[in-house]
Amino acid sequence: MEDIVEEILRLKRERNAVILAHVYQPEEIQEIADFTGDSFALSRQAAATDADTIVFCGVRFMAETANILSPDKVTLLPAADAGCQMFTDALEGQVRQARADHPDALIVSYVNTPASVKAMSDICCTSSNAAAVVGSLPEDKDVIFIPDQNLGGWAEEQCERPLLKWRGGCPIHASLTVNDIRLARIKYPQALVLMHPECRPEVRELADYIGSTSGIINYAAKSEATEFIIATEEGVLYELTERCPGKEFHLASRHLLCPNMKKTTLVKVRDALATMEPRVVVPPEIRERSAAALTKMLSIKG
Ligand code: CIZ
Ligand code: SF4
Repeated sequence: MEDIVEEILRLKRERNAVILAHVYQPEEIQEIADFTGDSFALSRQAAATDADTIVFCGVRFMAETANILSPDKVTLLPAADAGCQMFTDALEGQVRQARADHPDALIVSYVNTPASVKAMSDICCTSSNAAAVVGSLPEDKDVIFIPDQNLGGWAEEQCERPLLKWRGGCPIHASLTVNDIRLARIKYPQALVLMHPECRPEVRELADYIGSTSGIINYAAKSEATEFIIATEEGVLYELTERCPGKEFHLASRHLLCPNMKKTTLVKVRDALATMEPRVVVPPEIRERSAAALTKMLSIKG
């Protein structure tokens, strides 16, 4: 009898589908994916694919990005209720107000925001290219950075440019404390600390390297060091161990686990391919305006 992985691979061929999985997805999902990566890399894959169907294993706002960039393809989101805890439903109204209060400011919004927020933004960014995006903007303009104040603070430090930062944040990365890092360093004194910029500023000060998930994975692969404390969501351990045989990785805290990223299951992927539901469709008027902000982002190297 066909097992579930075989069934997924068969349906994938029948549907001419590509499976994109974020590096925070469960291991068994990353294993069956055609491409894994952070949101920047997956946006590029979504824009470039010649498949008819994109199965997006990640959170809703990343799947919306895939649909905006490839509107003629079917975008499936197996975990239909996978959101992001970085903001609430109030965000759209708040950004509209910010637009009215600062009509001349430029708005940079994170790729995990809803399409309606991207449509009000001048440019999008991900953790991979936040500093490069901010650095690309005219210096005489105020810049509003939405919604992660820690990522905004990191971009501010890199670019030496003050930003009007939103007060949101990723609760998973923001849960990491100075004490967590101190304890991890006591336990693993030889290890380098590799950290995501969504961590709080006082915690970031304790890192040996700060970068996006792709940055962290590439750093560990190239480094001569053999032991690392990883300060981002635990899903990256899958690719780290695949790419770096013989190296040791320790998660900086057991709280680095995003429940929304873990909502995808093999059964949901199989059912999505079998029924071609649930789909993510961004309405045309929002799609056009948000596509402009996303295309600008893709033109800037991370
Ligand atoms: O926290 C997330 O969801 C991240 C880091 C997304 C991404 O890949 O930029
Ligand atoms: Fe949102 Fe944080 Fe989860 Fe990423 S890890 S999806 S930013 S809550």
